[in-house]
Amino acid sequence: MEHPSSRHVMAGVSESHDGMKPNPRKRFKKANKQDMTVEEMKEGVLSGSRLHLGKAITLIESENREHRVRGQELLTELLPHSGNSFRIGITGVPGAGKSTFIETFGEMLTGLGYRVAVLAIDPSSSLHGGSILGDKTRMESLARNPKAFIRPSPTAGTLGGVHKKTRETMLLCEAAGYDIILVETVGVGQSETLVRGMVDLFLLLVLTGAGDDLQGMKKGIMELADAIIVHKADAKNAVPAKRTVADYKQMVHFLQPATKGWKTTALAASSLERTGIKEIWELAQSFEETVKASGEWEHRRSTQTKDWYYAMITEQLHNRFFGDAEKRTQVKQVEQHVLDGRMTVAQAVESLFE
Ligand SMILES: Nc1nc2c(ncn2[C@@H]2O[C@H](COP(=O)(O)OP(=O)(O)O)[C@@H](O)[C@H]2O)c(=O)[nH]1
Ligand SMILES: [Mg+2]
Repeated sequence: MEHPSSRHVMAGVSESHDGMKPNPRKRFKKANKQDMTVEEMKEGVLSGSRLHLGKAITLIESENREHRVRGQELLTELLPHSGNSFRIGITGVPGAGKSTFIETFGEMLTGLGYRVAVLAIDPSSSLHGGSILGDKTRMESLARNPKAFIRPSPTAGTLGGVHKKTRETMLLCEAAGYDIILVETVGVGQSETLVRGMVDLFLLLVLTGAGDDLQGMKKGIMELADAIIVHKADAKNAVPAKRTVADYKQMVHFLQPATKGWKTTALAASSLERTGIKEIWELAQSFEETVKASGEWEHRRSTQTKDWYYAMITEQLHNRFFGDAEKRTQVKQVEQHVLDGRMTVAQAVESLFE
């Protein structure tokens, strides 16, 4: 990774106010956040203003049609300024220490001069808002760090929708000059696959001593990872941690590597004792160097964009179809024909698309 430069010069945009004169007629609106023009937002984001970035994200997250249109306009304007970051995904079971790791790792990175953005995809957060609160307290010092930007998981919408928002948020953060984007996701269900599909490097956090049930570990998730971090390897855990690392190193031999030309590896770290953290960054840099040199970096990025494009088409088709009230009625009626045995499923589906 290139050393952080002053790629984005602060244009003196104040962080403390949005530079808008109060408009008395809009006084009754809940917030003024949508009152900025696309141009103003663009300039603000490019200047590195966290306030503008926050508002831009809120705009693209909005379900409101008019906001959506403006959000996409803004994104189009910012697209040429995106793509320059190192995107790193972090997964692991709840309690594996992902947020704590991000805090320690993020602090180290900002100490080296990088600007770091932290995003999250948490499928459980739409059910109970607890995790956001948890993460904010876990990342207390990073949250106050002027070189860091933390955005909790968007809570509204389907996993596909959350995925889209996170991806777009990532692009906005890049336009705002963040050098490294860390995306935290709970390693349950589909979300880790979605995050793998939007990052360059993917880290799996596992726990010390879990070596005993290595066999029970989902092979699938290990095949997504470029490195397995045996976490909470505090000094008092050094011996079992070392054994666990060896077990995982052994194990990954038999797995499909996640990234072509890169050998998946394992290492130990403790975020509380800040050990092994520097080594993870060294590994990440070596990954970047290797994968860029082979051309796989660029290839993966364009494959990811292409996959995203097709996924969006599928989602749009789904939404248009089921979003149409008339269609929904028709679907319900035809369902009865299927249940009564008057139509085969294939005929029924065919009839719906006629
Ligand atoms: N001993 C030890 N505990 C840790 C370490 N990192 C995190 N924890 C603890 O593990 C718990 C879960 O951490 P959290 O970061 O919220 O996990 P997440 O659910 O994966 O984001 C917290 O009580 C942390 O203090 C570590 O390196 N060593
Ligand atoms: Mg967490």
